[in-house]
Amino acid sequence: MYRRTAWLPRYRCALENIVERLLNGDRRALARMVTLIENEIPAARRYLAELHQHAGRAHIVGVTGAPGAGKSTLVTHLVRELRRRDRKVGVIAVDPTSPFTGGAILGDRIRMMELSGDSKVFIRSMASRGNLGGLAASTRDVVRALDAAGYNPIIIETVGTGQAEVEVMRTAQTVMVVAAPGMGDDIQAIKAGILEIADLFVVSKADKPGSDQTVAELAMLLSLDPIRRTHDKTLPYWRIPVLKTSAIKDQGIPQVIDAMQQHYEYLVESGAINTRARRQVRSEVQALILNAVVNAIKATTTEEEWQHMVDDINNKERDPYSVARELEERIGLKQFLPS
Ligand SMILES: Nc1nc2c(ncn2[C@@H]2O[C@H](COP(=O)(O)OP(=O)(O)OP(=O)(O)O)[C@@H](O)[C@H]2O)c(=O)[nH]1
Ligand SMILES: [Mg+2]
Repeated sequence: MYRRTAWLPRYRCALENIVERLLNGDRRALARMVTLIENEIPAARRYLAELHQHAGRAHIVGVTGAPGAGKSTLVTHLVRELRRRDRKVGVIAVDPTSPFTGGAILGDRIRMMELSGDSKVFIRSMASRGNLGGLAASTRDVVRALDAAGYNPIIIETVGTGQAEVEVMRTAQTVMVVAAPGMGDDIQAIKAGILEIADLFVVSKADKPGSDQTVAELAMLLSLDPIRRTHDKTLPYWRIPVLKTSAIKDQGIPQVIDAMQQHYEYLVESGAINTRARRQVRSEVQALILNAVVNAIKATTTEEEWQHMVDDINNKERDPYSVARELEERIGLKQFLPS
């Protein structure tokens, strides 16, 4: 709490015309906007509502995979290639496990530093405040700000293949899964978690032995499960490509950019882009409401009360349902509850 109020006055004056400045390409205004979002400053919503009018042009690409798979290295190379193609690129590195900015992200920052001197590259790290849904929501808002500021594509990097990552990846239009050779567990994780949302696979570190085998394993996985080759069954067919890259040898990078682009064209031509956008909007509004409900309950319930309720439920004096009902009634949801 201290942290929040301590710097607010300084920011207040800097917030003048923040939306206008952001739209005019002022990077400092954009950086400030991202900080407002990250710190969940209420004013951010007002600005984001204005930015919404200007967003929706960017191609949003998610990059995920196991720790150490080579995601950040790949992203750095992708950004370099995109700059060669004169694109203005945004990168958001999301780390769901780290509170605020952890060590891994710092390492990435140093590695990506060479890019951050470029005025047409915007890189930002984000970490969880411990709230799973919150991270996905903040990511979505930061994407909106970058999109309105004219960054295209916007790349979201997130580590791992768990629920939090899948949640964050739903913000993306194209999801790229990175796997390094010789990491058999990766394939299992992909099978269990992320296969359904993958649009393209990249086998990184192709300079190392075993990369062809990893490609073969992934290809096999895809052929075993043909329906998932397009994860939206109502849409025309998208064949998920499996590509190989080597950052060390600087190989395969343009092909990945081309595949990203092809997937985007597929989304546009098939109309999938609209279907996804509609689904996104719906879940975004629902998430906002859910968040408001949770906040309302927090605002009307003291920590002490919580402790009592938890004890009562544990001691079997009460049950979770009646406690939930009591809280629902307290925030005025009574009329929607079954009698
Ligand atoms: N030989 C080889 N090593 C690579 C390649 N790409 C990345 N690496 C190395 O693999 C290690 C992990 O790379 P990162 O790019 O940090 O991987 P990451 O997936 O972003 O890692 P986290 O963010 O920590 O999950 C580093 O030591 C890289 O230097 C490659 O193409 N070839
Ligand atoms: Mg990384």
